[in-house]
Amino acid sequence: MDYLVVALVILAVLLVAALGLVTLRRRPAPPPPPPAAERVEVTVVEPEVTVTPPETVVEAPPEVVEAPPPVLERPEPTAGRLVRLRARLARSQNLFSKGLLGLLSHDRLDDEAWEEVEDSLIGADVGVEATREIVARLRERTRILGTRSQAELRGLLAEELVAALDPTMDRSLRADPVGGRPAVLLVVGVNGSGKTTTCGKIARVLVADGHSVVLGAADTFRAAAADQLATWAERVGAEVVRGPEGADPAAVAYDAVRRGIEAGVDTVLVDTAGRLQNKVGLMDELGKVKRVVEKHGPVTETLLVLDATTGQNGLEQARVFTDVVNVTGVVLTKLDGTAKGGIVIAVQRKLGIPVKLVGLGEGPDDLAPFDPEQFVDALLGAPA
Ligand SMILES: Nc1nc2c(ncn2[C@@H]2O[C@H](COP(=O)(O)OP(=O)(O)OP(=O)(O)O)[C@@H](O)[C@H]2O)c(=O)[nH]1
Ligand SMILES: [Mg+2]
Repeated sequence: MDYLVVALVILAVLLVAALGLVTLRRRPAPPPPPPAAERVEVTVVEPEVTVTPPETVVEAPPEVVEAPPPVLERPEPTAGRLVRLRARLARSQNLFSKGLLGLLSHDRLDDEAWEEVEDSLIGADVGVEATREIVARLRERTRILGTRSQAELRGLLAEELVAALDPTMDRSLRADPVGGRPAVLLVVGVNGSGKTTTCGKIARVLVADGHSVVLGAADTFRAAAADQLATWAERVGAEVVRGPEGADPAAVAYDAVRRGIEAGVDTVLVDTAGRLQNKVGLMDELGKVKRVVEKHGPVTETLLVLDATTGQNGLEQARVFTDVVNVTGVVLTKLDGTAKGGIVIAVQRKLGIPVKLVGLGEGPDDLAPFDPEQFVDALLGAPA
């Protein structure tokens, strides 16, 4: 019986000891409180933790670093570009309206009054011969009609300027395929006149009108020239054919047209290197480019790019180009940078070749189809 009591007591002691152990494990002793300095640090760090919650970092999707798919630009429609760009001709407008106002400031339309008009038109690069003709006709008509008001004089001057621009000329760009082959446009001109920029702008216009285009970088003097053209092409998704720096430009032009035929595109635009008209070797090279390209079929359009700011000097250069490559259309660039918009009249008159396009700025859509009425309207500014 004693043994039983002792055994029960031992069992009870063991049970109490075991329970005590379990309780101790479940409730670990709390860590000693951090020293005062550590507590200060914790409060300083806390705001940082709330500013950048861990979710933001974890949830950042990997797509964020991927390049976005290329987005092709949608060029502006060409209709109405000349009208919208009227403000760009402001400097030329000043000269033309000065001529008109000069007439009104005289009591009588005498020789002196008409001389002022002549000076204004010659100052605007209309050219001496064309100016004399325009003023003679204007003088005769105002005498017969007894015209005196500014609105009437503006109307008559506008008519004469439009007539001097020969509105019957065909100014359409021959960019449609001919006989199942792409149209081929060759772009030529002196250094820095705006050839590459114009190629890029034309490509945009054509793509906007639904044409497929291949660009040929036949300016092989500088690698940068082909890069410049490629940048324009990328923006509208056109293909560029280029050769190594120093390659034969005729070979690159030939390859571009071949590629255009293979790909079945509508238009091949060939950019050429700038060349001075008095460098015989370079002008011969240009002739060769055209001949080699024509092994595929005729060049449909040869565009001469002229910088309007070079004025009458540009006309002499132009004549040499027309001898070498049979220019079919003129692109007059940088009209926004001159007070001499009358150069359009002089160019057409001297060369007998239609101005088909005008450049009115450095922007990608600052190229407008040339229209005599709209242009003269822009030149003369708002009617009185
Ligand atoms: N303001 C203005 N600048 C223009 C116009 N057209 C071209 N330019 C500028 O003229 C400069 C020369 O243009 P490019 O297209 O490189 O001329 P380029 O004839 O190809 O020159 P090269 O290949 O070196 O002979 C560039 O800074 C163009 O932005 C225009 O209509 N208006
Ligand atoms: Mg160029």
